[in-house]
Amino acid sequence: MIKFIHTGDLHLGSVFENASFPADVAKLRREELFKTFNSIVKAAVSLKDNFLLICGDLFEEKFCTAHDIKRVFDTLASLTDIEVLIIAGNHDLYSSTYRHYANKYPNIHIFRHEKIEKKSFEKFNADIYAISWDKAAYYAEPDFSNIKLDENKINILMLHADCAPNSTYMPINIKAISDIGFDYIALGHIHKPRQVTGRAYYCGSAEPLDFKETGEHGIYHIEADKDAFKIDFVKLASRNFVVSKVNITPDMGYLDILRALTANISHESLNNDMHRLAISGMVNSAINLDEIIAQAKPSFFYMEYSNDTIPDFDVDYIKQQNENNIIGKFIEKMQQYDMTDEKYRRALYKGLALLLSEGDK
Ligand SMILES: [Mn+2]
Repeated sequence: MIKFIHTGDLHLGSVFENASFPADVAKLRREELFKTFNSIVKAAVSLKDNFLLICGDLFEEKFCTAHDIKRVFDTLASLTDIEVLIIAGNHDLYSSTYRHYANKYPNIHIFRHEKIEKKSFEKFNADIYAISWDKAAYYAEPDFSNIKLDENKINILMLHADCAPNSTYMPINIKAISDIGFDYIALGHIHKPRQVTGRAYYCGSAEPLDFKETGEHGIYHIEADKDAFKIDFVKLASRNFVVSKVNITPDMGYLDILRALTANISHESLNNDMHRLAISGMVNSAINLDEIIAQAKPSFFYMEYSNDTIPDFDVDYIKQQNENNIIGKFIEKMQQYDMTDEKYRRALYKGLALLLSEGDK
């Protein structure tokens, strides 16, 4: 029986330069990536694992200092009872990030990039196959034609690759690769953890990086021998990214809206997670939604929002009051369209919001 962790896509060093969140949060998140890396190392020790598999994009090499990389390798090297296996991904190429660290520590095994390499661990009766990245794009699957598995051993494959056929990120035919007979296929690159097929899994990013990476994040923990296989997903991320839909209706008053903004979010999640509110619907035209959102904001660890609401106007009253000016004429013109159609109604209300606010100036 062997026990191992499957992780990858840590993107250590990221500075989140294109993120929606501000610099102070980005700085904190950068440090939290290292914190999660440390949690993985601690988990490997407490679970008494034999292997730690890191399937590419451990680093965001563009933003990693030499210190950052040294810090990580020193930590991994301290795991003297655990064999650490690493492949380079598209964000941390072999030559630029890893070459210097190849063969430097007895327990850290970094795969090369020319072809699929096999590393045998007799003590555990296991063969581990893998290949690193060393250029920005791969248009084809690595060559498996010379791979002959020893069926008496536990055979594991590590790849940083894309299961989509026309990808430039090493497209692979995962069904065909599975048929070779690996006992486990540890994949990196796609940031959402999931089973692809049979024994092939994407570990996902251990710590989610942005609002595209909602849901739970962590590592896979596997126990396997030739007859038995057990896989568990272990949540390890410091924070989740959560996108919540909030629908506003015209009958909702100030307090109703204030409550609605946090209604479906647990206290713990408010205090800890990265939140985005997607606010839509129709708001009483006397209500200033931005002000209510500003009041709700301190309840969140972090919150950003999109406001897709339209104000709810008493159109007939406004038309009557503006019979001979551009506002009245605009309403008249718009009402020639089918107002039961959401698209035209939105256009009318948006236009009215603009015209009426012009009048305020
Ligand atoms: Mn990645």
